[in-house]
Amino acid sequence: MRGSMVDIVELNTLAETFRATLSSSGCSRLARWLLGAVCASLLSLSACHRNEAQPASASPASEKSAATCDPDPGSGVVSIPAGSLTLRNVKREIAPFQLDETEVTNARFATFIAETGYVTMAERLLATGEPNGSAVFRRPFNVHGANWWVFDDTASWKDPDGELGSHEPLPREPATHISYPDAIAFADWAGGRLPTEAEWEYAARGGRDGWEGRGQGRHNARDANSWQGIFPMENTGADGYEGLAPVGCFAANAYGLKDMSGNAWEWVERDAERDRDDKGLIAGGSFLCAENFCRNANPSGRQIQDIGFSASHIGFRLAYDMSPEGDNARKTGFEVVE
Ligand SMILES: [Ca+2]
Ligand SMILES: [Ca+2]
Repeated sequence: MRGSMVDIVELNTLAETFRATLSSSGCSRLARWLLGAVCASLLSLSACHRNEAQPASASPASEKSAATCDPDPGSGVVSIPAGSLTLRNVKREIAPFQLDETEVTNARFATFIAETGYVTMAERLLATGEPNGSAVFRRPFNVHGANWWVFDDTASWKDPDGELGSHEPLPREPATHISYPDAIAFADWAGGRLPTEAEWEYAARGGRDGWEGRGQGRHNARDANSWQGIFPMENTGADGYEGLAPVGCFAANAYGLKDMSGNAWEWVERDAERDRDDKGLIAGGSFLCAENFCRNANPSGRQIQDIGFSASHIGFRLAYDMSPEGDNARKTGFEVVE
């Protein structure tokens, strides 16, 4: 039997509700931390998006054509050559590495779950017996007082739309509702790691410096699953997908990587100098990035995120260190794309 779902309410009210729950429920310390992390993240997510809001610009949805999917996506890793990247005015040298061709899919994540019995943070039970849950985007019915993030205690990678949604996850769609610890657990199993921020952007640019100086929150990349129409009310789906797309439905970059920009945000490796407290970083924007809002579906797209937070637009992909022989340590057996 499914747990109850929190209705669409003001996020501040939601946070106050959770705080009241924390003070009265006698939750364990872990449960309190988990709930607190979710509350903080919902608030920061809302605040961040509001800060990122931009006036609508000229980039008509009609410029994008309907996507044509690769019939066999997500089966490989891509070799990324050595190079350098200037990130926040510091030149970073990039050693050769390999990166998943696409975001980790539901099918691949399901194999990990089946082999390990791992329970994602969204699915873990609180002291109340209810699942921790996750944040789900819902298009509001009107713009007045609209809040488009709903905290749903039934939502997880298995049920990305949660209790009120009708979309069943497809094996080839990105696994979402993934927290940072979930991604690390998967990486430990798969013999990989999360890419560093510099590796991720270097790979996302595909060998081009075209995004240098354009910065985050300024422009969605072409050929990325993003949002067409006026966010959050109008979603034309002119690129072929109103929500998540199966991986590999949009054009690859020059390295052969797909969906680096848009579709699902992707966790990158934490950095002790950059990340404070329980914060981490997600990159590349998502299907929710519109030209009037977010604009982070690009190689420079960034968002600070609580590591315990998960949502219907957050996934990941793995990187792999190269051995002197040119092999990597991954053990999931996918084809290497040179
Ligand atoms: Ca789209
Ligand atoms: Ca992505």
